Amino acid sequence: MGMESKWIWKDGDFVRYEDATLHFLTPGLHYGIGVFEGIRCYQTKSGPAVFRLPEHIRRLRLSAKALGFDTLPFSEEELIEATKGTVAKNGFSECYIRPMIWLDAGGWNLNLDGGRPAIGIAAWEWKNYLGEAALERGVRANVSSYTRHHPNVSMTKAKISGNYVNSFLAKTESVRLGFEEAIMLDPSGYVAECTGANLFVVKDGRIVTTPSAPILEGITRDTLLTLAKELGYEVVEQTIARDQLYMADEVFVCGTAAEVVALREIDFRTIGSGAAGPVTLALQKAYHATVRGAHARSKEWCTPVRNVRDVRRYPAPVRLVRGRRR
Ligand code: PPE
Repeated sequence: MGMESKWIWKDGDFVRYEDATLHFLTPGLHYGIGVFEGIRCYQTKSGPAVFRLPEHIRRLRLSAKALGFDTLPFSEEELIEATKGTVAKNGFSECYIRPMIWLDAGGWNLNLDGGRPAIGIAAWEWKNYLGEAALERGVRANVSSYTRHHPNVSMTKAKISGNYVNSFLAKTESVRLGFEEAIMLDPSGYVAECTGANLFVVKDGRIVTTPSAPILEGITRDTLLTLAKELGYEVVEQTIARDQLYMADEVFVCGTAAEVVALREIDFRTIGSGAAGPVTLALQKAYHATVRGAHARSKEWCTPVRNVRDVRRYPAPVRLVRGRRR
């Protein structure tokens, strides 16, 4: 996968791709203490635009807060500008954007207090997350032997780097078994989500998605819930059991990287007709129109990459929690 770009933004400066390196003794690397985002920029009629940028940056800040960082060196507004700036400086029209906040120093006694966060933003051209044919044909998945995090084992609503060990275990196992994606059950045995995407089921014209408590609440999930309602579908959040997947008319997954992809087979059972079904295709079409500026919702959700303000080091760290601890 080509992840190259010319520039990576790091703590207020653009550094060359080759120079964006970290020291071996970076605590974020040793302990997975970091939070990140995955955002996409699409070409629209009026130039490149970042999809739901403020929502992604807000989740980044809230992830940092849930993980326990006290302060951040940049405000949300600054990070929005820095994200636009990263796309503009690299000259991309369509790209995937990866902002990340990691524990850069301190924290060696497993205590975040006194640790210092650093922030970086990279962008690269990441086209087909689940393979070239995935959008039309769908992919084959299995139910993983690994359970998704219990909400009190990790913070499932936060996009914490360390959470992805769980995703790596599941995805690697599934791919080694010959599947393309893993479906993860929550600690009660109900469907949670995939390794990097949320899951929807279609049954008798009704769209069902899993409740938000044990999952990473995707921004794509929220987008599709809105678009589906606007298309006139009945949409509910409901606990989904494994056999409800097998008996569904359609199952699809969604995420920034994956976009909207059908699961055409689960645990060796063909789902519906064995290809992306009509509801999946309708939502896929609406989603692609929306992200490329060609939908009524686009104006509200697409941030054009122009008039980029220079981002300098924020004068004072932004507090994430009120008051001081002892
Ligand atoms: N669940 C998980 C576990 C997850 O990682 C993602 C995004 C989602 C749901 C969907 O969230 P959203 O993108 O806001 O709709 N996964 C990101 C990282 C994927 C990766 O392989 O890295 C992404 O899609 O950018």
